[in-house]
Amino acid sequence: AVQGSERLTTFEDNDQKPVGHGRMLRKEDPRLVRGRGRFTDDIQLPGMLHLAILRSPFAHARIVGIDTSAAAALPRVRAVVTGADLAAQGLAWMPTLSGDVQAVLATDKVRFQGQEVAFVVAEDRYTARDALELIDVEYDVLEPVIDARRALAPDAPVIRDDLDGKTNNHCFDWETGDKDATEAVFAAADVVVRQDIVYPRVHPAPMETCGAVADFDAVEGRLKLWSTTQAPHAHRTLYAIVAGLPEHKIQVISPDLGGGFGNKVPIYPGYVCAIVASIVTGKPVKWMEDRSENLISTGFARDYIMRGEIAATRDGRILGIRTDVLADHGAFNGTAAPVKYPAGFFGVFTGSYDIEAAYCSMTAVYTNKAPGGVAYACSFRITEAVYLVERIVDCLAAELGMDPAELRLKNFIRPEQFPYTTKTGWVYDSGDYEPTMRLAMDLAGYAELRKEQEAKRANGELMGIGIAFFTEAVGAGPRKDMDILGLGMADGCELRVHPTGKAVVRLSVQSQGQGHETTFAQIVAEEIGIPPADIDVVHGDTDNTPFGLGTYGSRSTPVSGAAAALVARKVRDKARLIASAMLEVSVADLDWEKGRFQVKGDPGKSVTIQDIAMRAHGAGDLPDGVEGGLEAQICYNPSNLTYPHGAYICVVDIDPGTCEVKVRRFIAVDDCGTRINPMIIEGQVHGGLTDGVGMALMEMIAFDEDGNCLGASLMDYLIPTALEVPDWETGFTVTPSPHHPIGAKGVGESATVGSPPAIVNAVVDALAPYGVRHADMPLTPSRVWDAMRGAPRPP
Ligand code: MCN
Ligand code: CUN
Repeated sequence: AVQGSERLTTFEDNDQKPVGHGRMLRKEDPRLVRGRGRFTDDIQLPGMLHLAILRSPFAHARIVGIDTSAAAALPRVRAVVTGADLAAQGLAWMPTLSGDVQAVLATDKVRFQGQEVAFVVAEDRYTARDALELIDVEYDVLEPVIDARRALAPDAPVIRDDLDGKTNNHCFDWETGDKDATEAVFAAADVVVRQDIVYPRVHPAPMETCGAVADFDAVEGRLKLWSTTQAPHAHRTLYAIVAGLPEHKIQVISPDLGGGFGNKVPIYPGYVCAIVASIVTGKPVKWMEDRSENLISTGFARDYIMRGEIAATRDGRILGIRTDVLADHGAFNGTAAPVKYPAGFFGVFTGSYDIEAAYCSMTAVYTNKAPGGVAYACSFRITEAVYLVERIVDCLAAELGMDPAELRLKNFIRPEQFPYTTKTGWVYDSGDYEPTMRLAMDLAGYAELRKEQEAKRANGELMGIGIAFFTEAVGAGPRKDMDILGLGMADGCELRVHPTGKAVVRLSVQSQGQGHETTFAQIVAEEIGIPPADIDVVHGDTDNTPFGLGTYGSRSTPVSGAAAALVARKVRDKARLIASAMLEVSVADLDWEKGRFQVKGDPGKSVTIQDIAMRAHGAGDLPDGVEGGLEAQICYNPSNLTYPHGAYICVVDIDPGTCEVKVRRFIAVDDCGTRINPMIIEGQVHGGLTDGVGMALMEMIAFDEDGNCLGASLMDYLIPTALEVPDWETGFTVTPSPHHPIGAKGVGESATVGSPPAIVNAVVDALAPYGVRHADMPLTPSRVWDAMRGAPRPP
């Protein structure tokens, strides 16, 4: 296997390869780092109006009446719209991505703090905001349901009484695996370990909040919508369905995005309000959230209350894993996940281990909290699954008195077992886990770290070493079993080579900062030999790109990346036909040498791809059956997901006086198959590891008992900075995906998935002398203190 390690990128080792994969600097950066990016809030149109949303101060309340007259009378206000106004047009409710409905503006009740109640359109943003304060809403406050554990109590107030015949807060049940087989394995096992584990509610908090500019042209009947979306095509289809607008007259443009992290997958009421406002006023309308609006009302992540159980032999062979989950979905089920997977890909909770049986049961409930559920670099709930299994495996190691690295190595799925069907039915396409684990241990100096820890413990110092090993399932997904609201999860790609040999590749996925303008040019360059600088990547505009489902679940490389490679091969096949005519030899007598076709045995006789491009558009005859032009289009339907893996090792020191956790070292070895741009991968990993430090130690969207969101600003919702993170130490192994045309797997969420368990395992390891076996995130000093005193606190 290919493997290696990298520390911080230096410009010296920046291999600016003219063609193909390599550490090429990002093509988008000259624009972005100079402040020349074009974000949604940069859009200014003549006569543009501004929209502001009135949000509920209560988590649960009946709306008795709304008086908008004072707001409407304020000079420069153009319109004030309530739920009742929308209901008159049949627009008060909209479908969510998981087949539930969500209020665009509340009509009957508000169901979470921050829910949209009314909006104002005014000539400027400040007037719109001032007018919100003049809207008088009379609420009849109801008891809120904040704790998911209380949601199903017989006397709990019913949140979703809008749904026909709904008499409780039950959202869905789901199970996977074999219950009886798992029970038998557990009953016969030497050792069973059980642990309650909470993955708290967190928020993706992208730097750019959500927003839109809607411009409805009443004459043409055309809607142009700039919006912060990770999935412009899917959004367009849903707008067509919700608003009854003809789809071909809607153009969704997702310009530069200041981060998404899953937060920009769902359709938010604000987008719909902006569209309605433009239709009503006949003017372009801009809506842009502020930070608090983003934190309290848009897609949260996690909020899983899990019980993990693991069964093993005394000598450390893992036999079974079982889990029961209570999933808090908030007031509306707005989860973005393929329809057949209501819990996302949580089914991979069996991790990287070859076990005999597994079973998961899950109950999802409604609570009076913001909707969402899949967001924040989660690979569709794989974050929760990996956290569960990697925490419980550490609990088992502690119970058996075994080294956690040894325990993992002993139980890995072996390379010859791939493709490996898990006990929950997933087919892991490929993997070679031991070299990845060994490399991480070597880079960490694992044995020496354990010695150092022993010496420190003897001194009363708290040092911890935490390990996590993950397998992800990314690249949704095969059409036969994956769709979002009936839309198959395939992606289109178009490649057009102009006469002078410059090319344009059009994608259906949407970069939020991942560097697609660079890496997709590199994929195409590698296949047809045109330098990446000569390949323009177009994305984020439904009028100018082929249909596809967008960027999330690290699916761009596995799905759209495959499409880009295949469309380039299609163009190359056509180029070969033209080359054979130009060189007057048969197709079989041509060799492809990156960027040129040459005659077998006579490499001096050749034509470049640029020559061919000119000929394809030029005068003179082309071979029989070959049309002019040099372009192709495909729609790629993956045959399986790709399964990246990684081994992470974290070293922490805890100050026994203040209980502050310091992440001293973090070693991350990732395997994402064929690596397109190592520098970009490194950036993705650095970002994800930083997210992990945030979730493990700092971040939580908490609520008080009245349902007030306590994480409504970045003063309260803490996200990590350079001060909290170490210099990341990264390494890699390469296990190509057998079914992906270039063997690449996704990597964009790997580090966010893998790092929280490594950090928590390290903290628990540090606290082992106190008898601590588990503590829930975020491991703030007060939680560490509570854990040391053996006084667990409710999450
Ligand atoms: N890459 C590569 N070689 C591979 C795999 C990936 O060079 N074998 C490169 C890709 O070409 C791409 C980047 O790494 O430029 C990420 O690729 P991929 O893993 O396919 O993920 P996506 O492009 O689909 O990005 C989505 C993923 C998700 S779901 C979240 S959430 C997240 C993440 O990306 N949000 C991000 N990383 C982010 N990074 C930034 N800067 N901003 C976000 O909002
Ligand atoms: Cu789950 S966050 Mo990313 O898939 O957009």
